[in-house]
Amino acid sequence: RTAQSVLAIDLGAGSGRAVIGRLTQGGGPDDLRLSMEEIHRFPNDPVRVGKHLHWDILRLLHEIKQAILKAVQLEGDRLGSIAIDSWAVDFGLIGTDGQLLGNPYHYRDHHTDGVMEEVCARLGRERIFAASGLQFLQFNTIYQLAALQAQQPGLMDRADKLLMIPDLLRYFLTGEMHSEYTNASTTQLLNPVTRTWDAGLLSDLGLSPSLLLPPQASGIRAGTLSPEVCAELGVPPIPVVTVGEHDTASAVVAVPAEGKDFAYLSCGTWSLLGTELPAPVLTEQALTWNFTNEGGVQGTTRLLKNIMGLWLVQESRRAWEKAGSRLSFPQLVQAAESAAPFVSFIDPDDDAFLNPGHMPEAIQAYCARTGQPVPASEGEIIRCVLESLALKYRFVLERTERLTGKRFDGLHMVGGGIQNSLLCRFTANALQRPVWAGPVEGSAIGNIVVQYMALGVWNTLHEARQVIRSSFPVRTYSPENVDGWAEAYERFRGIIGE
Ligand code: LFR
Repeated sequence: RTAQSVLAIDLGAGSGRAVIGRLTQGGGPDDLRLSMEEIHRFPNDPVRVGKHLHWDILRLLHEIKQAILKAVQLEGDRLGSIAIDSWAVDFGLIGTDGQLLGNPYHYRDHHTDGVMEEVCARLGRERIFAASGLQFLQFNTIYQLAALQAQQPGLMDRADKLLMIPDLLRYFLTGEMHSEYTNASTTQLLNPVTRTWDAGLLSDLGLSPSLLLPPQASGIRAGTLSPEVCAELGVPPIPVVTVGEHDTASAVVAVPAEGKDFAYLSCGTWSLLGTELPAPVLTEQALTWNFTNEGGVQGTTRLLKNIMGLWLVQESRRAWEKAGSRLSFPQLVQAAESAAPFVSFIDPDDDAFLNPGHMPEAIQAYCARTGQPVPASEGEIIRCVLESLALKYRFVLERTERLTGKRFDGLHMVGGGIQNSLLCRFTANALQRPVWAGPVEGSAIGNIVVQYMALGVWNTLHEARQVIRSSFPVRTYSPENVDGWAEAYERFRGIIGE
């Protein structure tokens, strides 16, 4: 049973990766080790057409096929299954003839600007929250659909089925349409208690219930490579399975926690901070604080909050590169380390930072507007961002504790963002608690692990996490300069107005 390997496709902001997961036997009979090999990496940049930002979906299908080919060349018959995860909320629409209608929109496109407010005014925030348990983000699938109804009614009339991006790519590979539960839960149309589509919401929005397929659990077989794909690539009909197809659901699977009460931060373009629970928290407080109850693997709930994350750094860097600067990511972080501490703070989650075009100017404008010194150099701006993120993590962690009545000893950080060790240090300092950073490959590991669950290797997340713990390094950051950060936190709260 340890002979099989699996192929995980993880589509992130900027790039997609294909990773082979392998299990090997360690010393004892129950001592399994997981290893990973990246076999293909490809760009996943959205494409602007006219005013709008779209997925380059067919190019991704092409790259995924290349990955499958490479995986079969490497693994031969050992390759047991394939699964895809990506960021949430985005989708393709399929006509009655089974064809994709148009190019899927990217969630940072401006077509949903103002739509959430309009839908909330019509249906009521309380109502939407009770029916979905989800945080209000202007790009949720529900608002994208409402935007299309208003802006492209012809398209919506022709739409027979909605497939979330990994569902859509799986459909292209297998010819079978399925809806995977964790990603379905991010639409804001899925009821967190019944775990199926909320008929009332659909009807109030004028959406046909037949647009959506019944959500399937993560970790089940959902087809095999179609005869066409097998013939094209010269590969056997390998099973394609559902995993936590929302990348954050996969990242949470990869948290190497020992017990069942733990706090995590999935750290990448976004920072997703929260905890894993057996059931959703649908209180008025959760609504007011705009927390989300997303569906997790094995029926868990991911109670968490989106924090704007390293997007702020990535976009700043993009603006500076355009202007001719050549500073690498590590060089920027180094400049931040040399800049003066605790000068100005931003609320990373201010709407102004969702897609401002020129991030450094948006950050400077925020500081000016809030009467703080305006950071000028690259180092000053990145310092302001990293400190503000760490302080926001504390703020959200404390609210997670208040919502759940739990107290967390420290914070698990997973994902590519933990390679930024300054951010990990700042986080431990801001929290005044230890940070356990690792593994780096959160989503890909979660994807692989759930494929192994589908193959029957493990039955529980607990067992899987044990293997993750013994397979990947975790680095501990202990708090330092506790007083300086405590004082900074008070000022930060004043600035964000909470
Ligand atoms: C992270 C993520 C978040 C989701 C955002 C948009 O990659 O999936 O969980 O809120 O992207 O889909």
